[in-house]
Amino acid sequence: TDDSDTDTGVAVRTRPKTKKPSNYKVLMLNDDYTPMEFVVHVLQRFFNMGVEDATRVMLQVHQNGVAVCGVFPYEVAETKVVQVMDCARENQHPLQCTLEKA
Ligand code: TYC
Repeated sequence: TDDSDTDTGVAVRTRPKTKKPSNYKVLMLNDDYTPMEFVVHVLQRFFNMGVEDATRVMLQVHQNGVAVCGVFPYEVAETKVVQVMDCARENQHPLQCTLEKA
């Protein structure tokens, strides 16, 4: 039927543009003072790694300056950064951890 008398010309999205939440890499940074064993412990505790994976990632950071600990939705990644930074501060180590959009 002819709806030219009622059509407002306003387009209604039936499938709204919703953006998928992006993932974020959690990066561990090297420094000269944090003990290697502490970094391995942190990777095991907060990133659920076994001692072998944790040691590999720690050595990667030690040698390259930075390594990815894992990729997570923003809120999870942010929580892990806070947990690592709190743990490092409590133990008086300068270990740094940060986020980067994947
Ligand atoms: N470079 C440190 C050392 O020689 C070890 C270390 C590894 C520190 C990884 C931080 O994210 C880090 N004791």
